[in-house]
Amino acid sequence: MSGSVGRRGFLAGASALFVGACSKVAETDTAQSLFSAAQGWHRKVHRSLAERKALAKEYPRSAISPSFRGNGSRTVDTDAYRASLAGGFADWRLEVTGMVDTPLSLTLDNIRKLPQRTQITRHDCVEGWSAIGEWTGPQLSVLLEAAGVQEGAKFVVFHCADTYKGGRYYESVDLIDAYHPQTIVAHKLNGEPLPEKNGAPLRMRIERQLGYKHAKYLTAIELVDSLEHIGEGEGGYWEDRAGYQWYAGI
Ligand SMILES: Nc1nc2c(c(=O)[nH]1)N[C@H]1C(S)=C(S)[C@@H](COP(=O)(O)O)O[C@H]1N2
Ligand SMILES: [Mo]
Repeated sequence: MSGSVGRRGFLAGASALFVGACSKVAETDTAQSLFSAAQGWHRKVHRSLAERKALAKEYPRSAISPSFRGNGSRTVDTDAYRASLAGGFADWRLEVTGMVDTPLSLTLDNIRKLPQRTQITRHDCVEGWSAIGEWTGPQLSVLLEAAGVQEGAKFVVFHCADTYKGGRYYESVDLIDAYHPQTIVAHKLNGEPLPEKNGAPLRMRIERQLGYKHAKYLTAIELVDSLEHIGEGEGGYWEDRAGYQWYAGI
């Protein structure tokens, strides 16, 4: 498969950590036993803070996949998005809202002028494919510090512009992943503005978590103390619909 590092590598690397339920993967026997074993493992082991803070592996430029697949939504099917895309996303805003001292409304220019981080990492999707890409953007922590996270905030919710199969996509993480140094708001892939299929103009990279956590077409970052009133209350699109694990750490 071009643009992929292969399913076997992903499963070997992620075997004990394969905590995301996925109907497609779960259909095969091997995947089913792997999944059940991982569920048990997940219940028994409590990850230490040090483990949660560890960095995901970064790769050399030579490892970058020739093409980075677009998965799930590959565009936002609205006139507003088409117009925004045609205008180079000059009107796009990223809101930082909820439990913050100073709500922010950032343009892409604002985001490009913040200190940037570039990292070459491997994306692992529960559907059984992986790809390596180079991502650039400010660390989420920089935005959170600028907005001032209020006492009592526990989760960061990522709101997206797209609807997938009739539902608005969203995701969320706790503050450990939010402040992780490799958690960035990416506006570039492999040195170029983010392609439409990969979430233009902005998407999350949350390198210690599986692919479905990496919200594309990002419009707002909301600080909350509970996920109960967001979506169906499970913390994300696939968590609500298919029982995927909310904590998808790898
Ligand atoms: N807004 C939005 N974000 C999303 C999705 C989506 O459908 N909509 N799909 C998720 C899944 S399952 C994966 S594997 C990755 C795919 O990212 P890619 O299109 O850059 O490969 O995006 C994630 N983020
Ligand atoms: Mo995925």
